[in-house]
Amino acid sequence: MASENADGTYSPSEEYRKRTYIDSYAKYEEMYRKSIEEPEEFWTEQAENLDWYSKGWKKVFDWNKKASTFTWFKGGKLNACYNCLDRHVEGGLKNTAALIFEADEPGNSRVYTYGLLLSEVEKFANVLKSKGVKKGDRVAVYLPMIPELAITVLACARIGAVHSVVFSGFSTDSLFNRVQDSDSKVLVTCDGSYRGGKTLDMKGKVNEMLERETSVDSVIVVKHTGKDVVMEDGRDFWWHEEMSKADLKCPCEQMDAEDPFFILYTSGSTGKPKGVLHTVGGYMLGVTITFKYAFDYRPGETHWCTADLGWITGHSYVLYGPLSNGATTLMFEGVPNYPDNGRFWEIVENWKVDIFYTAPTAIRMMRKSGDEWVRKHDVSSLKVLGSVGEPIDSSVWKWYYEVVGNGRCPIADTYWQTETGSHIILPLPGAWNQKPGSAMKPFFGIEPVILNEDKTPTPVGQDGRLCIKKPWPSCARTLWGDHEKYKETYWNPYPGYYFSGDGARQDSDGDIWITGRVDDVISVAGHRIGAAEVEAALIAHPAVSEAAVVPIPDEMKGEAIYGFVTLKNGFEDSEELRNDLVKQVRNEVGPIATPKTIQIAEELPKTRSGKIVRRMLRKIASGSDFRSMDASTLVDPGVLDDLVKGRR
Ligand code: 7RM
Repeated sequence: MASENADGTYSPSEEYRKRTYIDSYAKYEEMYRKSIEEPEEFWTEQAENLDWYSKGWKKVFDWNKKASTFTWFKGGKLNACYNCLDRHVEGGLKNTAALIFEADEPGNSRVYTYGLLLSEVEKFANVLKSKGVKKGDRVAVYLPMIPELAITVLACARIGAVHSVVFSGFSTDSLFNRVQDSDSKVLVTCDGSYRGGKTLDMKGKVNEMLERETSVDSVIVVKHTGKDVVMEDGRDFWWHEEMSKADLKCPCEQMDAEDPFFILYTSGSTGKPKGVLHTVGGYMLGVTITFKYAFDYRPGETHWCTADLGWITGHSYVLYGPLSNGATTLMFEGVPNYPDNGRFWEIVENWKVDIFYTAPTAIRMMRKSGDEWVRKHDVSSLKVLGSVGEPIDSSVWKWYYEVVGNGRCPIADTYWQTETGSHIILPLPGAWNQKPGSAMKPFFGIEPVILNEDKTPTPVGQDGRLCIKKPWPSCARTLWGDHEKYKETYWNPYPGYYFSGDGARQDSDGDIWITGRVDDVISVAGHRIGAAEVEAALIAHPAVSEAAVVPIPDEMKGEAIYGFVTLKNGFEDSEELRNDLVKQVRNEVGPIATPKTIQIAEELPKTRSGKIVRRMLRKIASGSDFRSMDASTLVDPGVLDDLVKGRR
């Protein structure tokens, strides 16, 4: 078992090095250099990872800085569905598992081979066509994590329709806004969904939405839970009835590399969600090669990314990345703690999962429930672990590494965003020693620059804003219907650079540490303190499960620190414990970061993708009116009331 080196890093084991594609820093550096110094050659070579109908691009990359527009491989023709399915069926994977579906209830699974998945996709593509869907039309998809969700988006890709997946946990209003903004004529949904043994309604929410005037003409409904639903004649159609009538063969549309591929809405710091638009060629190239290198995917391996397809992580690493590589991808409908806290590990054991990719929030939950749940299962099939969505605190990293990975599996702490399409900063798992908590090095073609607010480069070791010099292939091209906002948000704040909205610093080894969204910086007496740092100190305390730290106004210091903490099982709120936590932060971060207040809470407010909503905590902590806030993005808006009651 590989353990911590004297400098706090972790080396990949000899066994792991045999598996990895890039087995040394020198090899990475050589490829990275080429990607920056000779980008045309580099990306032309990388484009070989995809199958093209025509490589007829005149320029690999073309950038109009002023307009904030750019193209990659424009004039090249390809189809994403062909790259995910047909080429593998033709290449000998016809009877290999493409998609393993694991249902909410254990024991209910289904496996789609590449051959079967292709035939389902071809049929459904014909169903979409029969509803009038043509190349460029938008299709809204409101489905839980069931195979029909994968089939629907691949069918869209096949005929060149632009899919817009709306997370199934979103409310009627959120669905309405997204459907209207994208002007979708067809909506694919289902009767209901399962989550943790409960049945949730979906068609009822859709019907409620359709009571309003919308762009939707046809609704296709998957029968999943079998509950009674109200169907409207002429508008609503059952999936299974349409599929039984559909033609079996459907050719792929030859798409330009720069044709719109899909829209995915993401929330910014302001109210209205932004429709991030990706294009076919650059996005597919980005997810295909990052999947291969970030997880060292080897043919025959089973990959499980726990993200929902309603988020970019699901798009890129449940679906397009793995399938483009011919991998077996696992799709899970359920939750980590049903029927018990060992559910994830049971699935890993049953399907002998090789690559496991999840979010720190899930890892903290596993850690809280206790090591015995992992130990109950044989998880020795795991080869590499992944983390995404938030900075992973080093104590949580170590738990993941030691308890889940048993000291054998490197952790790919992949930093990226909806807008970046694919990983942009990550520790390549076999190429160098890993630093717990650091996303480390840029992926090929990515030139990170850390800037001060005044746009000068930030010195080593100091916090600044993470920007990227020049667009890369899978960078979002625009915001649907609002190119001005796209410019304003990403390209205008630091002219000539893409602005990520995240804070970061580079250490003396050149490794990058993401400190979180820049709005999470607290300024205490003129000192900039990353909320994440204080949180890391709190999480390192044995009693703490999760922590979120926000600024509150302070007469003397400008801002003071207010910490919300949830406890592990077996610990209780007490003055002594709270004092102890304050002491912990003083010791770990320094007296300057001493929290003014610690509030122990049952639950923190989280979005459905597991991100803690600090914006709301900030309002609660400072006693301002939190009721004016839009709580619809929260999993459980009820937690806000408890937090207000518990305010200190
Ligand atoms: C993939 C995804 C993007 C935001 C991003 C960061 C945070 C994501 C990491 C991370 C630290 C990571 N897309 N983030 N990954 N922070 N380390 N490895 O999550 O659009 O939903 O969110 O998530 O703040 O800006 S997203």
